[in-house]
Parts: sequence; C-alpha cells; structure tokens
Amino acid sequence: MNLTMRYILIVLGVIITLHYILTLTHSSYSEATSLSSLTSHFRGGSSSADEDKSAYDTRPLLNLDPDVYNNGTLVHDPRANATFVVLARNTDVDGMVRSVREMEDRFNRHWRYPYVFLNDVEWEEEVKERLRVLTTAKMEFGVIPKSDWVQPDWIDEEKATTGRNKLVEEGVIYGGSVSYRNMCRFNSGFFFRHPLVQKYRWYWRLDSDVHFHCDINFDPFLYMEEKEKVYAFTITMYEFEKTIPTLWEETMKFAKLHPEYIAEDNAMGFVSENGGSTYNLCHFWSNFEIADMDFWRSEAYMDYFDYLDKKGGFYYERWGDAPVHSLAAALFLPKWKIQFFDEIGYEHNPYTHCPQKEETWRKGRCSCSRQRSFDYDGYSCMSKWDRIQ
Ligand SMILES: Nc1nc2c(ncn2[C@@H]2O[C@H](COP(=O)(O)OP(=O)(O)OP(=O)(O)O)[C@@H](O)[C@H]2O)c(=O)[nH]1
Ligand SMILES: *[C@@H]1O[C@H](CO)[C@@H](O)[C@H](O)[C@H]1NC(C)=O
Ligand SMILES: *[C@@H]1O[C@H](CO)[C@@H](O)[C@H](O)[C@H]1NC(C)=O
Ligand SMILES: [Mg+2]
Repeated sequence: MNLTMRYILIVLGVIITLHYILTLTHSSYSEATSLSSLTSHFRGGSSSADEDKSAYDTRPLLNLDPDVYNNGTLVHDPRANATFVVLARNTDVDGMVRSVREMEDRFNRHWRYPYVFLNDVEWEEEVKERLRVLTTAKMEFGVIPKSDWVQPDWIDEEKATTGRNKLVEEGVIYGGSVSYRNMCRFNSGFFFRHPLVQKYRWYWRLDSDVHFHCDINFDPFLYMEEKEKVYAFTITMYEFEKTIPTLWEETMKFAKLHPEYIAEDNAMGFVSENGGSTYNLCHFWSNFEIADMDFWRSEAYMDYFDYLDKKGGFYYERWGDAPVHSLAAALFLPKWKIQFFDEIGYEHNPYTHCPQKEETWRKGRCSCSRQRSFDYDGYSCMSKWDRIQ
C-alpha cells in the first residue's frame, strides 16, 4: 500500500467515526442524514398523493413538553383524595430529590398526586426550587407548629435524660437523640392534623433517600379505597426491644380500658405468639406507609395516642411511630383491612422488598433482585404475617 492510499484510508476512517459520533450525540444531525431522509431528497421532495407518510414522518411520537404531556390522556381521573407526605430537613434535599424523582418516574407522572413537605423549621427557597422543578404536581411546603414538635413541658427532663443515657450506653441507634424522638412522636400523633395535610384522606409517606424499584401500574390509593383497606406496608420486621420496654404493657392496659376499640378478627396473631401476654416485636416499617388518615383521626386511635403520650414513653424510652402505628392497626382493625403490596418494589437502606412473583417483577420492570428481597430474611416478620392469612 503506498503512502497516498494510506492517507486516504485514514481520512475516510476519521470521517466515518465523526459521522457516528454526531449521529449518536445530535438528533438533528442524525435526522438530516438518516437513510430515509436522504432518500426523500432523491425523490425530489414531491408531495404527491399520500406517499409513504409514516416512513418519512420525523415528528416526535410523543410530545414530551411537560404541560402538554401531563394534560394528555396519561393523567388519570378520578383520583383519590390523597397526597404524599414528606417530613424532612433542609439538609435532606438531595435525598428528597432522589425519592421524588423515582416516585414520579415509577408512578406519579401518570397521576400527579400532590405533595406536602413538612419541616420543623422554615423551608429554604433553594430546596423548594429543587423539588418543584421535578414535576408539575402540586407541592406545598409547611412548617410544624412548635407545640406539635418539641418535648412537652410536662415531661420530666431528669427522667428523660436518664432514659437517653441508658440507651446510649446500650448502643441503641439514635438512643441519645431528642430530635429523633420529636420526629417519632410527630409521626405517631400529629402529621395527619397539620393544616396542609388535614384536607386529605389518604397519604403515602415518602422519606428521603428511598427507592421505588418497579413501575407501579395501578393506583394504590384507589385500590385501597375500593377494597376498603386502611393501612398498607411493604416491609415488616422486629423492633429493638430496648426502645420500647413498656410499650406493650401500656398498650394492653389501654386495650382493657377500651375493649370497644378492639376489632374482631384483628391481627393480634401477627404481633403476639401467646394471645397477647407478650409482644413479639413485629411491626410494619413505617418509612413506607399508605394509609387512611381518617383511621389516625378516629376516636380509637386518638385516645390510644393520647394515652401513650401521657405515659411519656416517646421521651423516657424511644417509642417509634412504627410500632405505635402497627399495634393500633393490629388491634383496632380487622386484619383484612391491612394490605401487603407485593408489587411495590421498595428500598430504604439497608432493606429492600422486591416482588416475589416473577410475573409481577417482569411487568413492573423492576430494578431489584428477587433473591435478595428482605421478605424471608431472618429479621423479617413476613412469615408471621403469612401465618394469619
Ligand atoms: N424536619 C425534620 N425532619 C426529620 C428530623 N429527624 C428526622 N427527620 C425526617 O424523618 C424521616 C425519618 O428519619 P430518619 O432519620 O430517616 O429515621 P430512620 O429511618 O429511623 O433512620 P435511618 O435508618 O437513619 O434512615 C426522614 O425523612 C428525615 O428526614 C428532624 O429533626 N427534623
Ligand atoms: C395544561 O394545564 C395547565 C394547568 O392545569 C395549563 O396552565 C396549561 O395551559 C395546559 N396546557 C395545555 C397544552 O393544555
Ligand atoms: C378529603 O378527605 C378529607 C378527610 O377525610 C375530608 O375532610 C375532605 O372533605 C375530603 N375532600 C374531598 C374533596 O372529598
Ligand atoms: Mg430513614
């Protein structure tokens, strides 16, 4: 091969490579040079008859402008009387953005349910902007009244300090944190009474930095409304006993005071191995919840919350909203009103629920591993749930 020939080959190689790079990175370039568009030039652009319109139509198949897209048939109506509720701090912004982004991609772009963001301090403008840019769904940002958040005056601070120190010594996570306790008490008894949340019946709790692994091709709110469900979960596990040493005995005392609140065919068999003498520590992991707030607003639950609150265990111990919600659901509801959503792939570090049925996993185009689902991990309570079905 002589030198000129070699140069010609190199130049040709560069041109072809450039063409491919431009095709991959510039859609207008690729449209202008695609085979179909080149051949249409050879035909002299004659627009006679209905000449193979479909083959040469370069209009985008979908108008992806968010307003047009969302106003189209993809938005479902009627929707439920429902909202997402996000409690977080300004510093959680990156994690909130990730959670909302995934919720929109996997579910809410078709439904556009509104969001309520709650915080114990004012939301920063930058946080609102970073969230609002993600969707055209309505977003409201609220501040929690101090009285619904901080440790009440009537809590004996000396006793609370002793309780915190004990949990720190025992190495319990968040054992020394007052703000974590405020958060648990707020989620147990106040979020559903916040003015921005009050106007809705259904909520889906959304925490920062969680993952939705599957397309959610149905509306869980409408499903629950139709089937008269009240509380839904995806992950269930054992609670740290050290955080709730007296929660069970207080709950049983309350149940004796108010037998009228205890449902027939309840889920006692899920939370106790011995008909109620002791608690097996099973609870629904409340960072994911879809539920009917009219249940939390009911006389039964409000009486239960007030009773527990007076005992001070949110501060003297470290009662979580997860066992409190779970025990109320297990005792005050018939068990069929509690729903396990296998089809919702969900992850909150370090655990993931992945749909167990292969067909469900495929339909949802799930990004999780079915083998690594938490469901039948030794620390999961799913088998306790199964046994009462
Ligand atoms: N505004 C506000 N939000 C909080 C506070 N503490 C927790 N949160 C939010 O409440 C939710 C639950 O708190 P986490 O700290 O995640 O509690 P957790 O899930 O038990 O613990 P992790 O395993 O660390 O995730 C999260 O969305 C937090 O952003 C707080 O002091 N103020
Ligand atoms: C879509 O709806 C929004 C608000 O509901 C409205 O402002 C906008 O003009 C609508 N867009 C179209 C293309 O109909
Ligand atoms: C939505 O639910 C709340 C709480 O049950 C209720 O007060 C409100 O009237 C409902 N709104 C609509 C439009 O039905
Ligand atoms: Mg968390």
